[in-house]
Amino acid sequence: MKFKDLLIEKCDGITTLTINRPQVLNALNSEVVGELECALCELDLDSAVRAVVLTGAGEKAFVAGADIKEMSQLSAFEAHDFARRGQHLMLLINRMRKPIIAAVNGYALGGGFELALACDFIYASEKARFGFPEVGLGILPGFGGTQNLTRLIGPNRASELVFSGRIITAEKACAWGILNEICAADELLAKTLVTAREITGKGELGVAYAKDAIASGMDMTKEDGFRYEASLFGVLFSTEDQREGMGAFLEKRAAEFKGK
Ligand code: DAK
Repeated sequence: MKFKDLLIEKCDGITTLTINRPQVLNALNSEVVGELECALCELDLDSAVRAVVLTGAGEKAFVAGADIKEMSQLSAFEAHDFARRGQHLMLLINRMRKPIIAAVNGYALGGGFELALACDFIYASEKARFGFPEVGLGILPGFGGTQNLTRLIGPNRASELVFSGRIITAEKACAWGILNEICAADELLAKTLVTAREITGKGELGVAYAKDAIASGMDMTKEDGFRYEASLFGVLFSTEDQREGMGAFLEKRAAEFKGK
């Protein structure tokens, strides 16, 4: 896999994907959205990959939104195509089996904030800043931001952020439940990788089904979510991983999961 604006580093089952357009604060143009789509599809099918960390190149930004220069020139057809690609990318992140963590190292604005919100959870540097500047451009967040943010922090806080276009600090984002942890800038990636490693040490199928239960459950009633969780729970009892995990506990040894 070779991409123009994406760096890919693989180590011990964890792939770090870095969006690499630092000269424009890693803004998302249609090419990089296509590359992300392609890379994530391949990583999700690659059995050697157990978790993905998504970050941005440089010290200033995770992703400062959609590429305004490109966006300003789009025809209606191209804008429609861009929207479809972006929404497909966000759904892909949501549906992929592998856990994906956003390591937000600076500005996460507009489409960049939406990209981070689509991930399973967010770790951020103390320098991170979050916001939706879209209303100042005469548009609204269009890559799922109004939906994902509202589900995460509720309609009142989401409305304040989206309507005002205000940019908030990592502390405020953490206090509002948008991110899980704030790290020193030079420790962000290492700390995110520690958590990724903790996850890859567990049963791969259990993690994949838990991700599915959490992500799918968000769109279900509580009762349907319980029913879905029970079905996935049952399916896991047909796997070698379940026998290995419980056997290892009873034999007082470390489990060796195979993802089968
Ligand atoms: N696009 C293109 N270039 C960008 C950019 C962006 N989003 N953000 C920054 N850059 C470029 C700047 O133009 C500048 O380039 P040069 O002038 O050096 O050539 C370079 O990156 C460095 O930026 P600054 O000089 O502005 O850096 P500062 O530290 O002064 O300011 C900033 C940092 C992040 C506050 C500022 O750059 C900024 O306000 N950036 C724009 C933030 C923004 O408005 N983002 C776009 C949000 S709208 C859709 C779905 C979703 C979307 C669109 C469509 N459909 C459904 C169709 C998403 C929309 C958005 O994301």
